[in-house]
Amino acid sequence: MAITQAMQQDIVNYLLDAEQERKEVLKVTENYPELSLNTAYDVQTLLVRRKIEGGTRSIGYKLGLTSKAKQEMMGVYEAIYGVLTRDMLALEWEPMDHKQFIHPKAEPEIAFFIGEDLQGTDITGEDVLRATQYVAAAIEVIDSRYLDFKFTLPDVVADNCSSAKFVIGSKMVPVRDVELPELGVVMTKNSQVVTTGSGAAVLGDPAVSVAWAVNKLGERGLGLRRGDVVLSGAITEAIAFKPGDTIQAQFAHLGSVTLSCV
Ligand code: OOG
Repeated sequence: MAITQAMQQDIVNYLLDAEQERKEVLKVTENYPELSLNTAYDVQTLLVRRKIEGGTRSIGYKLGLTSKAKQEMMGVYEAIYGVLTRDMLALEWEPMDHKQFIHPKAEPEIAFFIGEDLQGTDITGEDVLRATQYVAAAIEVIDSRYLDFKFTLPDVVADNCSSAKFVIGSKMVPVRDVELPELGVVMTKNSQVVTTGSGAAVLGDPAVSVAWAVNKLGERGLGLRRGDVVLSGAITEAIAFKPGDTIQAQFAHLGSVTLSCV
């Protein structure tokens, strides 16, 4: 059975309801086992369009499942991308209200600030570095709408790759000043180290990860625009947090970024 436009809209409603009501739902493929990865990206586009109609705007992209560790943890073997919208951007000093989430987790990421348009299907990490103005430390908050974060690749893509919020550190560093694969990060929760990693965890090089997304977008006639922000993918496993927790990602060269949950 093909997934019709009406079914795609039903899936969008199902996922938006789950987000608004903060309830975990069964994965979409329970009801639509034939949902393909390509159609899942169509659903994601419709879902983001609905959010934009609600008053936000698209400001860039995020990569997901870019590390071997994460792929193994989730039992999937391909990276994915989602859309970042303005309402997802949270300020570092602003306490993050846990009540807005279902079961949030934090991941350390490197944010790329794009200085020139970049589109194509043959883009390399070097092209990405040329088009990038700055990089900065970031924490992404993911909050899958699915029960226990259990999903297949089409499920998570339809759900805009579990996107919820992100926080960017205040230090903007010219991309040529750092060796991204070697960049180390230490994640703490309430001042205790919970995990560590380095940029190389992201497809060997975060710039390569961004290039992968540009090429995938290129297949759909899309690309990055000057002013976009791109989160290049989690460097470590995701860390669950609760009200009262403070999560900090301390990066070499990029400084630190903090998330305080209330
Ligand atoms: C999917 C999104 C993961 C990343 O950077 O790997 C992600 C999930 O685990 O819910 O954003």
